[in-house]
Amino acid sequence: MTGPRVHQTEIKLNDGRCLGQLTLNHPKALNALRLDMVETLQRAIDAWEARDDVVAIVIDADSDKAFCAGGDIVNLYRSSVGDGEADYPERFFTAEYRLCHDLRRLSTPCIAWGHGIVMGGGCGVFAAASHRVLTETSRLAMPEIKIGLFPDCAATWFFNRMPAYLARFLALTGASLNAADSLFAGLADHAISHAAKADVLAGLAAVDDWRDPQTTVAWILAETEAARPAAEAGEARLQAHLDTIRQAASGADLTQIVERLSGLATADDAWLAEAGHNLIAGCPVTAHLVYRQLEFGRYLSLREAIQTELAMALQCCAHPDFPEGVRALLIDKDQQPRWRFKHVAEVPANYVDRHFVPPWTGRHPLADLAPSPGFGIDDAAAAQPMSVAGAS
Ligand code: QUE
Repeated sequence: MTGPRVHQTEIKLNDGRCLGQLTLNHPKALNALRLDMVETLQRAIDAWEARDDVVAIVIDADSDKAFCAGGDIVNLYRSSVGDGEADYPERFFTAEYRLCHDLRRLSTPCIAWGHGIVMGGGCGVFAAASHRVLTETSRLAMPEIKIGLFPDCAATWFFNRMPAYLARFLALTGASLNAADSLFAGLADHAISHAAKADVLAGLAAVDDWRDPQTTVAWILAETEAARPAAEAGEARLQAHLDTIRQAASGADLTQIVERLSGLATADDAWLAEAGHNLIAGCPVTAHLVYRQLEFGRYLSLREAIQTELAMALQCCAHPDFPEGVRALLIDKDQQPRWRFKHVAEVPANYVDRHFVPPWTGRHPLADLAPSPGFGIDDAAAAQPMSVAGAS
């Protein structure tokens, strides 16, 4: 028997109200999100959002290593190779993306405590929280280029809210950020010592005026951060190398951008060099998907961005690179993915186009997401917003 992979707790506060706590508890898999975990999280936030005695939600993990390494890509791999339920990818991605969407629209404040690895879908969940905390061991990344997927879980939306060159660098190299880098990139709000998590919970328990929960939570986090900052969050490497990154990632030609970013592999700085190596070994089709999602996804609403990502994700499952990437990194662990195309310049435009064509028939599985007025420009255009001429 395994216990529940997400612990759900209600912590009674001094004034009788309560705090909802969701603790990811599948440490063997670095808390990678299985469908049952996503469903538990969704049910809990739905129930707590509907109650007015729940003043805040905390999402954390019972692991020293990882908040969450991503989605459950091993089971997706099994479906892709015919060993599993054929409709698993649609069920999984629909549930995961709905969660990332709904988390962002909560009115109840939500603290994400991103201790250790915060990657892929884990980064999507983390980034969706209203109060994002990292610690001295946090490593945040969207490394999908290593497995032939693309930065998802609303990355189309949140990457488009930072400078384009930074988004391109993070998405094309899968570079990992420490707490200082993440604060600089706008992907986190606080860097607090992991040992001070109990202080935050105690601070919340001691509040006697919950008239403005968002401000109250922000205030407690800021106070705790001032008293107990994350030790050695390190220098912001992103900031130190900003000019190099901007020069490499600028321009309007993907092949050139990939060539310049790959050139970082010979940089003196080990962190920059690793970023360059990731891109060199990374999936060329993913590079095209990233470029499209950043260019054509710029003005999409949150809802449109997530709806588009669902078509992309299911198409990735139906094309060879994503299963091949998971095989090489997580199944056979040979670290030698054989990508469908060797180089970005070899990928035909119509091959990329096919990744934006919805594979379902009829209604969009995420048609019922609440519109996000004010975020987008034309929500009715959601059907195929990123297809280009020639797609069919
Ligand atoms: C890129 C990714 C993921 C990854 C590795 C990458 C990802 C993910 C996992 C993962 C790790 C450990 C597990 C597991 C999955 O690894 O999204 O089930 O036990 O979930 O390079 O995007």
